Amino acid sequence: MADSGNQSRRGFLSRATAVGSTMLLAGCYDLSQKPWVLSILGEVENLTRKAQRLFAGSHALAPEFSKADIAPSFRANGTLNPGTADYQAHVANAFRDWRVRVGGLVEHPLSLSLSDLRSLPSRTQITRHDCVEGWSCIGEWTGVQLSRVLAMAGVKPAARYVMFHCADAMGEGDDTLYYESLDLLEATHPQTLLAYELNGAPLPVQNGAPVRLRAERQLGYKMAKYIERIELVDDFRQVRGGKGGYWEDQGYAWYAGI
Ligand SMILES: Nc1nc2c(c(=O)[nH]1)N[C@H]1C(S)=C(S)[C@@H](COP(=O)(O)O)O[C@H]1N2
Ligand SMILES: [Mo]
Repeated sequence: MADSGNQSRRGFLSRATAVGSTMLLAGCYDLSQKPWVLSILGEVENLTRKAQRLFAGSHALAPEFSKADIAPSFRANGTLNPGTADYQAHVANAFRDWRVRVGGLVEHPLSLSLSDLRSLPSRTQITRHDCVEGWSCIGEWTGVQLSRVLAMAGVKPAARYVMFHCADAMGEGDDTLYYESLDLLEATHPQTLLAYELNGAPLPVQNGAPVRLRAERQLGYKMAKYIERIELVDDFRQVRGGKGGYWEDQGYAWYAGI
């Protein structure tokens, strides 16, 4: 019983893969499935995380695809434009004044412009994005490995999680801004990127311009768009709803491994 969420998720994903392989030309595909994550209990989630890392290896790579698999247009979901005057000013200025701040439990707090991020070695990967709402899409992402940025900041030994604070509010006011978190293992995975390009062009507004997270072994909602601040913490129970992310606070699983 305790395992049923995970079982049905695995079933769902293998069906998703089967559907995907017949529709690769389209690149994106829809599946009329209900979200399964709401039913996954914290304990099961913890077991899932441990089991997946045991079987797959803690640094196992998510599958990467070829150029021919890329969807002609990458689907967008959730916030499609933060819409604030501040954000619109950044769009008008091609994000030249955008900064990603890195703080919390670090030795050297950072404030990185887009050109700072672009000056660092980059990684490009063609991966499949899986959303709990029942669709997937293949795209090519370019960005800097988060592990590099964390190494520059110098993560303090007490840090256990990386939190991502975004520019878009999900309701009224700043206390509804989208946020997410990863543990250090997922944050330092080689495919975890601060991505600034999609399919070889600057990230479109609808997909999280100017910088969004890619964490390719995780479900879509983990991949924060419109990142303004990265914070190293030892615990996230004091932050917002206490569950480590906007959707987690609404009941989704914190560990969203696929
Ligand atoms: N800041 C922010 N990040 C977000 C969201 C959002 O609404 N705001 N939606 C999440 C969800 S549910 C998904 S599936 C992906 C969608 O990314 P896309 O718009 O590039 O498809 O972004 C995730 N990251
Ligand atoms: Mo999603």
